[in-house]
Formats: sequence, structure tokens, C-alpha cells
Amino acid sequence: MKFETQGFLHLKEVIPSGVLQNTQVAFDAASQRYYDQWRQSVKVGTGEARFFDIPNILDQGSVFVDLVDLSTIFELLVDIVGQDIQLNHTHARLFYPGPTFTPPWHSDMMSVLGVDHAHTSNFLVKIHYFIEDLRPDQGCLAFIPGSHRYPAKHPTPVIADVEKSPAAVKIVPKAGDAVIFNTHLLHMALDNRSDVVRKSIIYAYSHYWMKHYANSVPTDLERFANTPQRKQLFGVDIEGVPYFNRRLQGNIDQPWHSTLLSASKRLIKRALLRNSTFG
Ligand SMILES: O=C(O)CCC(=O)C(=O)O
Repeated sequence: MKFETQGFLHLKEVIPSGVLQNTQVAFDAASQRYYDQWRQSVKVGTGEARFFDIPNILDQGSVFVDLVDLSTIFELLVDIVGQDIQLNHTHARLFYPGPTFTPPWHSDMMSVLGVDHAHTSNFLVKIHYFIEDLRPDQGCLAFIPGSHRYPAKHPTPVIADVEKSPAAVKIVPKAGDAVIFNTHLLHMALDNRSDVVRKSIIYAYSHYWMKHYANSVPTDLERFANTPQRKQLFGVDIEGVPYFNRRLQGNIDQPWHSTLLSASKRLIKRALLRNSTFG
């Protein structure tokens, strides 16, 4: 699969037009709700000036929850991550004109221990959804295809001009497109040299057993975790199902586990009986 070799895919027109329109409206409304708060935090020095992340996007409208398992993309996502998929974190971002805020050519996984990243293309996968056409100079994403396979301690490439380098690829998405990538792939957001803010919605997915962030769970779980798929994506545990065994197409039975469970039930019963006899 191209994703395995290159480490990213540009998926065109994956957001259906009705959903796209609702997302644009909900995104602008949510950013207006929090804009003053963000400006204030920048003023007092606690906020980031170069970009603004709308807090808890899954609480800002049901359309953002619908994007979590969008039917046009979800099967592919499950193919890449696996049947034990869970949402890991979310961002809804406005990147204002100015220099990039990302480190040049970075992997998000550099400090993660216990995983051989060069051989694992499904550990943490991100989708960036775009709700407006981007200009080529509007803070586009760029990748070094295949760099997720570099051996550990491989020197970070230095690329003077992304436009001219045969080693790098810049993506210029249109409204409704998505870019999906292995977060170990070397990537960056380029400078936003335009005079227009870049808007994007970023959802990261990993496995059910991995700790997830609070912003990957909508507050109104009763309303939104309304299918087994959504329950798994939002990390709702099922009693008796080990984290490692969660699967979209039926959780794995673990005979030793149920044997253990009935053994402990027998023990408890015996202890209760003894207490009632001798107590
Ligand atoms: O373009 C962005 O907003 C951030 C890009 C990036 O480094 C990431 O998503 O990991």
C-alpha cells in the first residue's frame, strides 16, 4: 500500500458537501466563541501567538463528532491502524500568517519508548481535514516520503527549498480533502506567507490500549457514544474485556480470563459460605 511506503496519503473530496458546509459554519462559530479568550491568553503570555486551537472541538457541534468516523474514510483508517482503533487526541486549529510553529522535519514519535518506529506504520496516525482551499503559501503540510523507515539516529535532512527538492512533497489541499499520515514520517507545516488564516481539523488515532487525551472524548458521552464503534473510539471500557482485546468486529474472547473470573467467583462464594458457617 502507498501509505506503507510513502507514509502519507492525500485523499481528495472525502468530506461530503453537506457535511463540509456544516463544518465550516460550526468551525467559525466555535472559533468566535473562544477568540477573545485566546487573544487574552496571548496578551498575558500564557497563550501561543502563532496559532489558535479551539478547545475541546468534540463539544463544539455534532458535526465534529461525525468527522471522527466519517464513512468515506473510516474503513481505510481501520485498515491502517487496526481493529483496535481508538481516537487519541484532537485539535481544531487556526494558523495565522507568519512563520511556522512546527519544528523542521520532525517525527511526533521521537520521545516514545518501547516501539520500533521504523517498522511500525500504524502506531499513531493523524488526519488533517481541510475545510477551505489552501493557497500554496498558506502554511501547507510537507513530508519527506519514506522517512518513517529511516533507521534510528538517521541525521535529519536539511532542505533549503521545499519547492525545488526532489526529497520533499508539499500538499496543497482543497476544501473537503484530508491528509493522513504516519506521525513518525518526517513532516512540518510550512510558513504561512499568505495573508489568510489556515483552518484545519486534526484527529489522531491509535490503539485501544494506549492512553488517550481528554480532548478525544465528547463530554456528552451518552449522546455521542451511541454505537459499539463510537464507544470504542471514545475509550468506553467494557467490563470483562481486556484493553488488548477490544475489536470493532467483535472483541476477542480470552478463555484463561474467563476461567480466572469463574475461579475467583468460586473462591469468593467459598469464603462467604465459611463466614456464614463459622461466624
Ligand atoms: O500543521 C499543523 O497544524 C501541525 C503539523 C504537525 O506537525 C502535526 O500535525 O504533527
